[in-house]
Amino acid sequence: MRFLVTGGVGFIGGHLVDALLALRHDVVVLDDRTTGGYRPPGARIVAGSITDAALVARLMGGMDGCFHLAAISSVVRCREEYLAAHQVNLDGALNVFDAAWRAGVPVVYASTAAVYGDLDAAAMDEDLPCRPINAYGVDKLAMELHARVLGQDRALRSFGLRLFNVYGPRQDPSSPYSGVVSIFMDRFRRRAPVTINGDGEQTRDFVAVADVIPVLVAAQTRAGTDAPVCNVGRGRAISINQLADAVARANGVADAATLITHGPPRPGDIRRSIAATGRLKRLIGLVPATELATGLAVL
Ligand code: UD2
Repeated sequence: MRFLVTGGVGFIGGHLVDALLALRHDVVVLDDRTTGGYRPPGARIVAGSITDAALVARLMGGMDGCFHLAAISSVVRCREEYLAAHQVNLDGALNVFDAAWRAGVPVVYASTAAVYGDLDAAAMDEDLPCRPINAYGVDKLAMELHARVLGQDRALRSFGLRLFNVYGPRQDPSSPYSGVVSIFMDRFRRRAPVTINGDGEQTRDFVAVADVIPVLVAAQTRAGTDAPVCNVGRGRAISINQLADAVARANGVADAATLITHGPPRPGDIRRSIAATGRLKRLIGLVPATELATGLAVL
């Protein structure tokens, strides 16, 4: 089969493309970051942006499916570059959806746990109301709503995955926008200072990229005009303080406390994040299970 993967040079995209190629599919990647990152060998890589509607439409023709992962996925960067991030995260997504319904191509797309905002609930359940507290979550929630409307109006087939905190090999630690696992791993490995934002008691549901890829692939055959969305997390949460301890241990750091300082809380930071996994189990039949220590050991 032929798949278009937007954001296929990115962290999750690169792993997805490798998996699709291993399954003997043909893959075309659309990504605007085509140097420096991982270039999945065997895929056709097109340098360009999802904000280029004509390019997206051209590439969509003849595809059997699309995985839409391209986004500005940093909560901080979306706050700092509000309009530019919106143009990618929502306008760009609409270009993908528009091209997909015109070409009759099903789309599996990355949504986010950030759609929930701060919920006072034991776990983030898809039936709970979404009240995002940052721009990234707002655009992703709007994207889900458009997928639903386009499903009803134009028979777009879609499946949205609300990704929790994905980590794994090749996640780039070099930018201030990088995921916390990659940053902590890099710092503890080098015995360099680690900053925890706020008191470190905020929690996250960390999910290994190796567990996320099979979910993305399986969702492709389940995309429908009813535009399902579901969480992709483990259903377990740990605090950032506990994460720091675990990453220090994984790197044999005995005196972690001497490397750690606490900075101010980060604006837009969600306090508690943990996935309810019932719907994922029901719709996809797979729930991420890799223990954090096991996932850290392969970084
Ligand atoms: C992650 C995803 C985002 C979205 C969201 C859903 C990444 C990079 N971003 O955002 O795309 O899906 O989850 O809720 O995976 N922190 C520190 N020190 C550091 C870096 C981070 O204390 O050096 C804290 C940060 O303040 C936050 C937590 O670690 O409380 C996780 O931060 P993150 O940037 O890895 O991910 P998050 O949850 O903002």
